[in-house]
Amino acid sequence: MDPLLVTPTIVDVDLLDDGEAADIYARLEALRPRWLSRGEGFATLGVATYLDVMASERPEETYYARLPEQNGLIRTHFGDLLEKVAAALSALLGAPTRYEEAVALPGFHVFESAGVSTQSWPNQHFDLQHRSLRWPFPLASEDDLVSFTLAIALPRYGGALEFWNVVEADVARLQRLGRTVTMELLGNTKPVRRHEYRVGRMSVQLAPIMHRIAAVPVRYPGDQRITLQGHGVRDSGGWVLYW
Ligand SMILES: O=C(O)CCC(=O)C(=O)O
Repeated sequence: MDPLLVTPTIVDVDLLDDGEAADIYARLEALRPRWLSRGEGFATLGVATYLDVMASERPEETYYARLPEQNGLIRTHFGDLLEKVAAALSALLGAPTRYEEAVALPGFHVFESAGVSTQSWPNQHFDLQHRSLRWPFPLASEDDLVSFTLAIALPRYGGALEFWNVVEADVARLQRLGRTVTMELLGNTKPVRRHEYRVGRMSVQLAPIMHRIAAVPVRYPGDQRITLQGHGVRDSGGWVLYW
């Protein structure tokens, strides 16, 4: 489980072998009736702050009220995977990691058929959703933030993260200089880089850089893009992993 340094801000950890990833895939498939439909070819197992708080008119219903059921499913069926993720992140970050029932456990993004994007969608963003949640403890720092994505199944063409060496402070600095800055504009003017995923490998963003899901140039029949997605914040006891 040696971390491979790919860039200063994204680190890869090999977490599952092919058989283990196939087992997680099969368990998730068996839970298909419990997935939350998010649109054509897009579902999640688990609630997510960006979808169920930030993009929701009724976060009490869509996020907080669904936590017990969705967290329960994930804990029951993927408790061993969560333990592996927590142990790997603890080793990587050099501090204890834990989960909190007051917020969502890391969950699964499932994109299939038309949901496997062939365009630059969703848009680039920073993972700063911790600001939209009610935390049952004070956060230790606004600077200690991580995001992680573990590929379980990828389209035939592959899967990747597109990212830019741009952080939120860069946007604020340009705005202070009087520039009209949008993430779309930055995405079109700054060089975009690509971080390839591999099934069973967890890619960890060590800071909130501007990023988006990479589209595939061609979508093949049966393509699926399935990942375990989560983020981390710090409190005085260590890292809390959530979605
Ligand atoms: O699936 C990925 O590659 C990353 C997803 C992402 O950007 C996010 O959930 O914030």
